[in-house]
Amino acid sequence: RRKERLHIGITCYPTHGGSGVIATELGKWMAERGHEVHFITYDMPFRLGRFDRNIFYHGVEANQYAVFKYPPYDLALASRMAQVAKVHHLDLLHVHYAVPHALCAYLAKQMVGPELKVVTTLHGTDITVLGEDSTLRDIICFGIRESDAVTAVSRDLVKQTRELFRIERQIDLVHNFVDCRVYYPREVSGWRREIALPGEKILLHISNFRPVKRVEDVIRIFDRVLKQVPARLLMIGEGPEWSRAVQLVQELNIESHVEFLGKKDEVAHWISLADLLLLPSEKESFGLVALEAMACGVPTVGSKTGGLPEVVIHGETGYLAEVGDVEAMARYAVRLLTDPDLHRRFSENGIARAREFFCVDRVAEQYEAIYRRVLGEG
Ligand code: GMT
Repeated sequence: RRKERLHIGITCYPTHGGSGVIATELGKWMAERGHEVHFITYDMPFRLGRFDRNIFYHGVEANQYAVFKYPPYDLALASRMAQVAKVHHLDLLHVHYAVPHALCAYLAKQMVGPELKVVTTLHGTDITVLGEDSTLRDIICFGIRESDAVTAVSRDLVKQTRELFRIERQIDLVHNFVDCRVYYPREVSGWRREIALPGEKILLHISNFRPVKRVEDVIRIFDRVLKQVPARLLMIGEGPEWSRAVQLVQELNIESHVEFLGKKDEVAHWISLADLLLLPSEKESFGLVALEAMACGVPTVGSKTGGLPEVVIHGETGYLAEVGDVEAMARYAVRLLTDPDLHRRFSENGIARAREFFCVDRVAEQYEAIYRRVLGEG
């Protein structure tokens, strides 16, 4: 029998990061559709924002007892999941990121009973980085095998997961998405005049400044572009490579052209200011920010890696080159910044592509179908 109102538990990393954004936005969407959504996380997801009577938040705190060298967070999460599942009659736990969330959900299911279903969404580094770690490999594989459904955010990630773990089981491809009511080209011309001089192009990079993002390449690409086009670079986000990035900007003597803006929650306006997004990552299972940019009409120049070619269509909505090929990326950037017709075409192609394939309503329906399938309703 089909249940109109599903009771869904969601666990993710609630801090800045694509997987947390997707989990939060999906939860908000499900709540809007009338389902009851329970976030079970160590902190309030940063995009949760507004009040909604269908959304509940349950914090998780690990016991800090002196005997423990490592506070048992995973156990605290598993036991909180089980508690919430019992009290609020959850139908399923949808966990984002295999480690440790898929394993915690497995434990919770053992505690609650087989009627509690587990859906695991793989986001990338849980597989491409942690899957290579010999201490975690087998347990990740176990978490994937034991989930009632497993989804991955790109075709490339489905393939990598299969290859790395030699898994036969069904893995559903469900691409990431944007809320097209939030991500569209915003009118920011007045603000733009405050940020850049007339005739200056604006390049943008947004990330968590982890080594995989190759932030040094962002700056080296920009330095090359600057030799041919008057431009400014806006850097949004913070992370381990932030200081190195600031240092490189000083070494190249381009401080007056680069602004480090720190973390920003709502980025649609910032993106709309830009002419181009730079995303030269080493690995990128999807590249959510490239989709956010595309929806706002901003082409991406980046690397041909992971799932990024499924988002950015080379020669139509942006340009992709081999990882580390800053010369080629700079050439592509200059081409787009100096040919207004080409830029307009890429921008329009991107908006149309985002609306056709990557809007939340379309994608969330795929998740709902998976929920119904594991509950035996599909
Ligand atoms: O890229 C990161 O550093 C963060 C990580 C995350 O957990 O949010 O991003 C991964 O998941 C995102 C959402 O599905 C994808 O858009 C990113 O491409 C993916 N990152 C990598 O594969 C490196």
